[in-house]
Parts: sequence; structure tokens; C-alpha cells
Amino acid sequence: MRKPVAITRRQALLAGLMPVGSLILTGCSKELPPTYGHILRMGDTFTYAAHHALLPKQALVKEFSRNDISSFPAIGVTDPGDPKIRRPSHAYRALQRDGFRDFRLSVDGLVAKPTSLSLSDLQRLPSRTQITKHMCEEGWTAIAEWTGVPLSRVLDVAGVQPAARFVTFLSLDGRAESIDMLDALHPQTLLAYGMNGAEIPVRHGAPVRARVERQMGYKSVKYVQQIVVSDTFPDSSTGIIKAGWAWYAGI
Ligand SMILES: Nc1nc2c(c(=O)[nH]1)N[C@H]1C(S)=C(S)[C@@H](COP(=O)(O)O)O[C@H]1N2
Ligand SMILES: [Mo]
Repeated sequence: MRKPVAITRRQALLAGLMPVGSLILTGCSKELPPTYGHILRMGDTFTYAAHHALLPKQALVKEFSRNDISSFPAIGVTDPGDPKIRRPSHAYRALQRDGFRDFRLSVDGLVAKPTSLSLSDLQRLPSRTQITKHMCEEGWTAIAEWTGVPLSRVLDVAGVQPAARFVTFLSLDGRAESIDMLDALHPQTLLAYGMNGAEIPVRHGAPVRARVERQMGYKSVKYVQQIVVSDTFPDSSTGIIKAGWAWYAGI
């Protein structure tokens, strides 16, 4: 088998591949993802542009009824404190032992007031419950009920600065995933602390996980401990995105 050849941005430019992309996208230049121009991430551009052109800005994904709730596999890291994993988090184990009483979610970056919220702070904010379908890039889907605070409410508490364009979730197991403001402020984008009427189990992201319902499962970061608002594209994704999956994974 031939080894895949990596194409650099410079090579792509020289080969004239970039102008082809711009030509096709004339007319939707305001709808370009931050990965635009990266030849290996052309898929982002087309999905993102198509989505933003076709969808009303705040279109809701389908919500299901209680009868539709299915079994739900736990994928990737299922216990950040497990001593058997590569980099076990002692901090997570300590928080878990205490029923997450000392857990704090920090919100910083381009905000008026950098903030840190406990689990009960989050639970005191207005909540939303939704039954949605999770789609994993590995090919399975599952339906669950999620309860949490809309991310927009948490961003309001900290006061997002006008220049803000992206929100990054950082997790206790070392993940970083970012979304744009359109998805961050979407009414179904939650910081969930409840699943199927109970606390979120450890394997599904306790105490708080993101639910980004308009994108593939890997954007719904479990074990979120920090939220960073920025005006520049935070290309610091770890895990699955580093492995070559799209930054924008709209469904
Ligand atoms: N922190 C963290 N978040 C994560 C992952 C992970 O390994 N660690 N896996 C992702 C992937 S690929 C999927 S499909 C979902 C799985 O969520 P579940 O374990 O609750 O099914 O979480 C996503 N969020
Ligand atoms: Mo996934």
C-alpha cells in the first residue's frame, strides 16, 4: 500500500487548489468555517456553508418522547480517574469521592467577568430538558433525555464580549473541543448534569457534559471543567479531531 501523502497548505496554494474552493463558494463567503483554506479540511467548508445557508439560524433538532429513550453505550474515556487509563486524573477521583461538592466550572477568556460555578450554581440557573438522538462517528446512535443549563445562560452570567466568536470546552480527561457562537448560543446546546431523570453517571460525563445537538457525538464533551471564550479560532483540538475528524461536524 502507498503511504498517504500529506499536502501542506503551501503546496495546495501552489497547485492552485485553493482558488477552486473559493470559486465554488462565491456567494457564501460570509459562511466559511475557520478551517477554510486548509486543504485537508475541505469537508468542513462544504458542510458548514451548506448548513448555514440552508438552516434557519436557530433551527431546533428533533426531540423525541420518553418511549424513544434507548440503551446508551459509553464511549472513549468512561472514568477519568481510573488508574488503569493512560493519564488518570487524581483531581477527578478526589472530586468524585466528594460527590462533586468541590467541583467548579470556570468560564473565562473574552468575558466581562471570569466566573467559576459549582454544580449547585449551575443547577440554580434556568434549566432545559430535551430528548435527543446522539450520533457517534463510529456509526451508532442512541436516544436519551438530557437536563442541564443552556450554555447561553452560563455565558450570560460571565458576560460575553462582542468580539467573541468561539467557545472551547476543556475536560477533566484532557479533551479540548471548540464550537462557534451560533452553536454556543443555540437553545439546545446544554451543559447537562442530568440524564434520563437522574444525575449523569460517571461513564456519561459526570458531573457536567456538553450537549451540542447539531453536531456529531464527539463535540459533546464529557467531564467539562473549563469554558474559554475567544475571538480567534482555537485550533487546539485534541483527541478525535487530532485524529483527522472534522472540526465542524454538523448533522
Ligand atoms: N471528555 C470526553 N468527552 C467525550 C469523549 C471522551 O472520550 N472524553 N468521547 C466523545 C465521543 S466520540 C462520543 S460518541 C461521546 C460519547 O458519549 P457517551 O460515552 O455518553 O456515549 O462523547 C464524546 N465526548
Ligand atoms: Mo463518538
